[in-house]
Amino acid sequence: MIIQPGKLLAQINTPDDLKNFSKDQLVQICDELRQFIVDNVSVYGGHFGASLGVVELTVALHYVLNTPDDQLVWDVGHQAYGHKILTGRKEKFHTNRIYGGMSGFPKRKESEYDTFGVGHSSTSISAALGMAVASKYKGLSRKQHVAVIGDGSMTGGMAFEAMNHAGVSDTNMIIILNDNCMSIDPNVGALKDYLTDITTSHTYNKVKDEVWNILGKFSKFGSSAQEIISKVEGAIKSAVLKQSNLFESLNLRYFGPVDGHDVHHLVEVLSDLRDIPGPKILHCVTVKGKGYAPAENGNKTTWHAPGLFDKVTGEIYKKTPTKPQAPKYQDVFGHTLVELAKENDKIMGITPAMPSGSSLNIMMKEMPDRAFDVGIAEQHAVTFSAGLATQGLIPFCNIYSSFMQRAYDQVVHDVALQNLQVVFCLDRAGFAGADGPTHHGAYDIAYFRCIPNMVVTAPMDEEELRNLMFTATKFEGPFSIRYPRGQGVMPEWRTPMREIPIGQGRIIKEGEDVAILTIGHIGNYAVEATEMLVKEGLNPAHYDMRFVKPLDESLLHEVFGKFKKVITVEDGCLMGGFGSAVVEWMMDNGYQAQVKRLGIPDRIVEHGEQIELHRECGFDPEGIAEAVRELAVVTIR
Ligand SMILES: Cc1ncc(C[n+]2csc(CCOP(=O)(O)OP(=O)(O)O)c2C)c(N)n1
Repeated sequence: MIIQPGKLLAQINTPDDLKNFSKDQLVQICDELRQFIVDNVSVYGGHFGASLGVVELTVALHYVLNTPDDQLVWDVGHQAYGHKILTGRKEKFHTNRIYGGMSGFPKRKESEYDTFGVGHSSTSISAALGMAVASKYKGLSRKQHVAVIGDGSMTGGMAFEAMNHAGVSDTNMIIILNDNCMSIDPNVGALKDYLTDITTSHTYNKVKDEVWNILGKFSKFGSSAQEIISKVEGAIKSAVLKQSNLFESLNLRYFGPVDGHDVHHLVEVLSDLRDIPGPKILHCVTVKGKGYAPAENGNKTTWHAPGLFDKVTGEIYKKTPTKPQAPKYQDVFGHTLVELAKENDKIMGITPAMPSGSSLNIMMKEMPDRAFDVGIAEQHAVTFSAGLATQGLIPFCNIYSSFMQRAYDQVVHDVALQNLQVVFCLDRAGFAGADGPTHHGAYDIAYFRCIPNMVVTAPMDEEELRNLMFTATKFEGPFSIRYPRGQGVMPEWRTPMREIPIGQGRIIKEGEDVAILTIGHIGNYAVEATEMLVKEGLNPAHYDMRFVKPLDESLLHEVFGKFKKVITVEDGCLMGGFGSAVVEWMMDNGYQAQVKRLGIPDRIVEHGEQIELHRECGFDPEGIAEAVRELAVVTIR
């Protein structure tokens, strides 16, 4: 089903087309853009509330700026659907996030209007500043550089590192703070309170309006007038505001707060700011889900990425399964953690801004003094956990595999070097699916297994996850447990927990000729593959290794003593991953076997459903079966 845009939007293929319309027509264009997003996302899925919240901002930015020459950088990029639609991608918007279709995030290779690839948060100010400094170096003094960043992403340390630099950079740069009081879940922390204060303070806003009025009048009168007014404005602001304004204190000129849904005012404000030299910040107040009542008035976390829904009634479609379903791994984590914490008062829970996504919200609700959402701050989450561990507590620090990349030094320096008992639960490990390469949890096995003291594990099912979590509470050192996005395999998952000896794998199926060694949930594909193969007359063995580090050496002696053909399977990068660990062990122990490693190859794998990506990379059930068939007929040269 191809969705037709409204009358005006139909005529817009580039921002130049947008500029042909009068200012008076912008409200209608915003309405049509919003409707087009609602029509598409309700049918094809994707992120939702964030894009609706920046419709006016998106239209105003492309109306005023000279994109793509002026550089527009979106933070995270989940709010950039309007930007994509206005910049030549309206016709293929229905392929958003679908295998082979357009990306759900800005991507340099997709469009010249996507100035910077995103998906992880809090990068926009650094990237835009880099562009601004490059323009200054090249003498391009008219070029503008704009970073659009949400209040949630502003809690990330990198945003502050960048502002600290921007404040002394003397570059043409506008930071737009899109303040909707929400991250995916409600935004947290002292910065949120500060932004609310500044938005509601009457004294502050009165001074600000006066400054703004003078500034607006003068900015049209050429550069010398601008220079004078900029000095006057600077003097007033530094006298009145500096003490009270965080951004002014960082030497960024602060403007706002303005209504982020008043497109006419935004056009005026942005036109003024364009002509004011130097780094500055515009504080826009917006509403997530704006203009679509169920999202605007309902649960904003649900409407962040609601799945498919009936756009008329606002009913989110839920599959009604005919038989009992296995739970999501994240929910097994969330419930099991509460269960463990009830028995052990040392256990604490930590998430950087993903309470719903990780299901730590279950513990936050039941034990609010023992579970923490620390904002989008992965580095802090890890070192904060390390601090808790020094005091004898047992922190379970839950971070998506791809976001953990942010906190690598903290894992090494603050946890592993001091051999602290921190349990890392890496959710979304392996292919993440429609979010694509920015979110694939491809590298964690490789980047964790080389860290001394670190135990690296992955459960094949819910029972194993529970056992590994229980085991981690007994292990006095860093312990990591990786599991994928989505469901496990056990509808009856509340199994009694037991401690697993560190480094002990298990045999799933005896066999001959070929041994399949798997790690984690992907082992279930190997079960399917062996079932297929048995019907064909082949009889491979299957081992679930459970631990990448330490490896189960006695099991490996058994495998390499018996089999000359071995296949390893992992939902992780091949380079340095689980298969590499097995081959290293084989070499070190003087065995010789023909080993085929299946996993994520050394290239960027794009977005699509998890199974589509597994198939593409040859480790879906059929891919595993095929590898066994091939190996079964080939002998070592
Ligand atoms: C480093 C990192 N951690 C976590 C996330 C997951 N994430 C995606 S969007 C989002 C909320 C962003 O909030 P905000 O910047 O305020 O944007 P809004 O959705 O409110 O428009 C989070 C936590 C991420 N993309 N990157």
